Amino acid sequence: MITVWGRATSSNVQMVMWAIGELRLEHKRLDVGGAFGGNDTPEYRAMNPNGLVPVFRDGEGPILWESAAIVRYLGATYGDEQFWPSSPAARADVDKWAEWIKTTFGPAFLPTIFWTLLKPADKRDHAAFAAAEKRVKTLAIMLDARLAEGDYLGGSDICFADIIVGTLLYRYFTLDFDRADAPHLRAYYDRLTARPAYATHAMVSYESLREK
Ligand SMILES: N[C@@H](CCC(=O)N[C@@H](CS)C(=O)NCC(=O)O)C(=O)O
Repeated sequence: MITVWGRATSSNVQMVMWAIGELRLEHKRLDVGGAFGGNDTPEYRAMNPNGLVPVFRDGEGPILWESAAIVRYLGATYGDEQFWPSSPAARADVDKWAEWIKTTFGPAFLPTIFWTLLKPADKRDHAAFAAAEKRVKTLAIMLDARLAEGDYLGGSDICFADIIVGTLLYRYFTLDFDRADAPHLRAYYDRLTARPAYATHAMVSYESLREK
């Protein structure tokens, strides 16, 4: 049995849960982190010294953290050829976008767009927000050009890299800010929203994270 420690409102937990959902794996998820707390105890830090969610364990396997590493573990262990390409070249060709979303798009979008919009207007750094909006537009256009090549990153169906890339798109498309004109990205998001596992695990309200 797979166990996931982490609140459903965390995008990094959502990524892992969406992968579990796509792969139809038996699991249990424990509410930890945020308002639930529980991630700063000695027992929790023994599992993840960062004190962050998610933490993951598959049966008696190693305790894992870092959401993208967990999705790759799930792909390698349970995915078919479409979900986890066996060719290193084919896999790296989609994995580069997974890395990019974690290291480039996410850091541009999450702290300055997502978390700013969850603050009251009088507490926002408007100049930083405007700069981030511009940067995220440029990045969205890059992703749009890649998604013009096919329905999913790996062709006609979903692969592990779509999970790492697609999770944040619920926040990206439901927040009120000036987005790039990116029709392929929009069509990709619409395809994701039609997937039951995405709807269940990634389209999770962030209202409880809003700063009063
Ligand atoms: N790079 C880590 C980041 C993990 C992370 O930042 N988790 C956040 C939630 S998205 C967290 O644990 N925040 C503290 C909390 O929820 O209490 C990953 O991808 O798993």
